[in-house]
Amino acid sequence: MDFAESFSLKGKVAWVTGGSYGIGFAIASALHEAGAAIVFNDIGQSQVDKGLEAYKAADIPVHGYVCDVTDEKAVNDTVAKIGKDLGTIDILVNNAGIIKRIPMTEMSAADFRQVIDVDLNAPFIVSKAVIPGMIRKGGGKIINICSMMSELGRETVSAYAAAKGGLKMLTRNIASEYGEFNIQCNGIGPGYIETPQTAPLREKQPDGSRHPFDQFIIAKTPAARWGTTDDLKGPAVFLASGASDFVNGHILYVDGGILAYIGKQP
Ligand code: NAP
Ligand code: GCO
Repeated sequence: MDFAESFSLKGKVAWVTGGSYGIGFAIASALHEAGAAIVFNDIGQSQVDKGLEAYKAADIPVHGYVCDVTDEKAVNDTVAKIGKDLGTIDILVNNAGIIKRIPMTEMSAADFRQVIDVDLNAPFIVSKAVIPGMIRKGGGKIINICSMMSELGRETVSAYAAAKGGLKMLTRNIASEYGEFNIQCNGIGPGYIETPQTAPLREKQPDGSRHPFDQFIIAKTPAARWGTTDDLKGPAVFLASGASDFVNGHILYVDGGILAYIGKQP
């Protein structure tokens, strides 16, 4: 395989869960650019339709499916539909995720469980559904979207950090258990990225000044900026391609250096 070809995804089928917008949409766009056929899902038909419009506007041919990734039957049905429509899934990006920012002692067990369900149980469910096909096909790529909270805690995100910390170890365990079948399972750990999920942390203050958390992240990031979804495209193509066939169980942090930096002196 020549060097440039090792980054090609031509002939591959890629499923990006929750890829209607945000990080998932950007990663799906990049995998398309590299040659993959793209599949995405969302919870309801209206959200899938919105996603289909967005991909059409970007001139990206996709298949969209209604599927709640926490629902094992729905996931298994979707894998079967993708198999009929496009063929075996070669690349899975477990991107769908939620966050609830509530102080732990004020968080209900139901809220905690819901975050764990979407951010940790669902990647298990979807990976379990997709791996047998990958084994039959001779290999595959799984990319779990982890987080700074796979390594660090902070106030109000106990459920999310527990889920993303667990997702780091699920990534390593899939790599350990299925590496012999030529399946590479790695994670991408985005830093603080400008998407709807982090919009509340970047809201301008009434006096027009930056949100205190916004200022905090700028001081904590050597790149002195928030990430954009474009920053995740190259790392995703690398981990989805033959160029990373000997990379397994690795979490690739795309954080502008946050994890390496104590933070700028105030
Ligand atoms: P986002 O803007 O909130 O998008 C999340 C996507 O997941 C949406 O399309 C959402 O669909 C979908 N989703 C949620 N629950 C689902 C379910 N049960 N079934 C199917 N789809 C579901 O989030 P984002 O910022 O793009 O983040 C994407 C991933 O990156 C998440 O796993 C997040 O934890 C992670 N991450 C984000 C950042 C960041 O700074 N933004 C940093 C590190 C990691 P609906 O709109 O229909 O709910
Ligand atoms: C938060 C943010 C973070 C980011 C991301 C950082 O409230 O701290 O939402 O959790 O989403 O996970 O990597």
